[in-house]
Amino acid sequence: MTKASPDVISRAGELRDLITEHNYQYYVLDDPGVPDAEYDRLFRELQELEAQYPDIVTPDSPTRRVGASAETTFEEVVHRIPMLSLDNAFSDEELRDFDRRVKDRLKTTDDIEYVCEPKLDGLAVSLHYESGILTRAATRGDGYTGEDITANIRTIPSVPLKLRGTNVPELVEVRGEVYMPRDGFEALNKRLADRGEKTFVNPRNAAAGSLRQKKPTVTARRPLEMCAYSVALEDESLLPATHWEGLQQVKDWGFRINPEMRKASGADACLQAYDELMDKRASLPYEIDGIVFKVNSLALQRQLGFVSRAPRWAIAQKFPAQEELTVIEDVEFQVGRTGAVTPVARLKPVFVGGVTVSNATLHNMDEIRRLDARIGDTVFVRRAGDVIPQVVKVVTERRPENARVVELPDACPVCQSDIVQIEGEVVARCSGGLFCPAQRKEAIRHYASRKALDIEGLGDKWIDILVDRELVNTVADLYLLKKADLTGLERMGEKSAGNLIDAIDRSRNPVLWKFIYALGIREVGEATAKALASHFGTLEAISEADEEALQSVPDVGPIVAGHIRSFFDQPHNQETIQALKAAGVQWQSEEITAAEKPLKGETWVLTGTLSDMTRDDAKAKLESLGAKVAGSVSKKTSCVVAGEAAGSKLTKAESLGVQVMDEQAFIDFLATHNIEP
Ligand code: I6G
Repeated sequence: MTKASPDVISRAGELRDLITEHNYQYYVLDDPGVPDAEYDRLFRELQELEAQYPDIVTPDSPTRRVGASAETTFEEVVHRIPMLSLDNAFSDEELRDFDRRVKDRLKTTDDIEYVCEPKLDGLAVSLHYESGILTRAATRGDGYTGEDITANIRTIPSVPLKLRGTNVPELVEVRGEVYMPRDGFEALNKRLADRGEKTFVNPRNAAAGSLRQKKPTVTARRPLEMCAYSVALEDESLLPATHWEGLQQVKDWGFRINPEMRKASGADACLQAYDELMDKRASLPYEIDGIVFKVNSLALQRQLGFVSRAPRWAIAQKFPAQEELTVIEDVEFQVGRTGAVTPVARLKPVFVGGVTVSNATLHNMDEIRRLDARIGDTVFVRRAGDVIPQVVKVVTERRPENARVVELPDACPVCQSDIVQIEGEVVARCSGGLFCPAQRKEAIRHYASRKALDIEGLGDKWIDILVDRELVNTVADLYLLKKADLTGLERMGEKSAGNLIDAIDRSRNPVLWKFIYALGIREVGEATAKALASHFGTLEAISEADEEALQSVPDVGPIVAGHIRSFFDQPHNQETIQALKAAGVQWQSEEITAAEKPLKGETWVLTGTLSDMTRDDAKAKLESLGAKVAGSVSKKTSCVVAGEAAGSKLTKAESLGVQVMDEQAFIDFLATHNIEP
């Protein structure tokens, strides 16, 4: 084996430091320092050097996160300091009791300062570092003995293999939570479901399952993260005075700590922190099941000590559970706008995720088969964040004898047309088209929705009444409604009837893309509707285009082209479009729209500082006039708007003879198009 030269050894060291730093910026700070391609080049260079000179490999090398032959041993590990559990508070009163106990023990009436930290829904782990190098990672286990999971923990990119900074102690133990962020969990479950494999019930389960893998190569493919929540030092005199400072130290060593963490003095402030975190719960990228309050002063923590297995200086106040058990009482089938027939579980009402849930989607028949869900089954229902409730698991042990298998009906439950399932598609559909009142209602709902023609006041309740009374069969009928048709209906006063008629009236002249979107063609969302409108210019051109012509539009592939063609080939859709025209609906073709977009086809550049508006405002104004706003000047630039201290872009524009406007000229120009600064 050739020996590595000093240059090679030094380059390898430099690469390790660079890659470790980039990992830290990417996984801990969420702020990439270099583009992925640059990172990949550095990583490959280090891999090649280490392959050529194996004796230069170090255990903390970023290439060694997944050891080539390492297996997680799960050997028993005795915790040097027991990993205790936390007491729980299930109400504000219990939190106030805790605070009172703390104050009584400390014989004080002063407010106590607490650190408030989200309680991540994951698994507690203990990580040991010797001379700054990760030497052992263990699960909590029973608090006294855990399992060695070092090889698996090493694969988690936010766990430092080597501590950063200069004041790294000889021996330190960092504890924290390993968890799976929501998006990673959803992607993992989708991958498993697509392969017909068993999915995980929740992110905590997925994190536990991933850490329990024998092969670290499997764990490495799971999107796990780690967040530190405490530090223990062999030499306690090295600890700072507070828990807060301890966590700042842990952060400086290269760990992720929770950005939502804050201090609060007294029980009222803690309860406020609880409420605020609860409000944020659904929007956090990971799941939390509560908030932990810890006395900040380590001296006071020592004074308070422990009772049985829990510290007296900390408590977890729990949030409402996101999973509960309930029973599927029935399964009904709902029909959507495109005829998709979706099974919905009618549940014994259960309080979950902060609300009472009595329905949960079962998605499709494949999902019912995968879950093996039957009517009468006891199931796990999960409602996390704003996501609609889901049945995530069946407790087969509790299945009653008379549990019924769910069958896809042959006929639509609303219009009795045949239900068809095209081979290869998971979704079953009602073949009734707009004959089906359910599809009609959904089509009208979509047409009137905010992103489509935005008919204010035409909500579900009115759509149900109008369709059920056969006052409206298609969207075109909306324009034939008279105030007198509405005033007779229950709870419809003169005023609201008038408002609804006015709102319908105001929707008569939509821009073309909104009208296309409003038609509700399968898989034609806003972006595709815009692309179709600007490519073809008129509805007639779109409705006459063959699939090949449709596919020349960006983002329109064979499937979407097929949906567009079959929409316009259906006589009832053509009839509805003609009826809309006859009722006075006149969508604007792109040429008409173009008249309102005098800068269409032009490219403008903004440079320097504008004093009367932000860059984003200026950009939005230019785009509303049809211009494209670019970042650099070329011969093709139509005009440069130069604010204060404009630099090289202005010089370049002048040298190329491109038109330049100062801010005042730009404001005057906008005014000629009735746009205020
Ligand atoms: O299980 C835990 C989760 C989060 C904890 C914990 C924590 O702090 C944010 N803190 C302690 C002290 C313990 N368990 C024992």
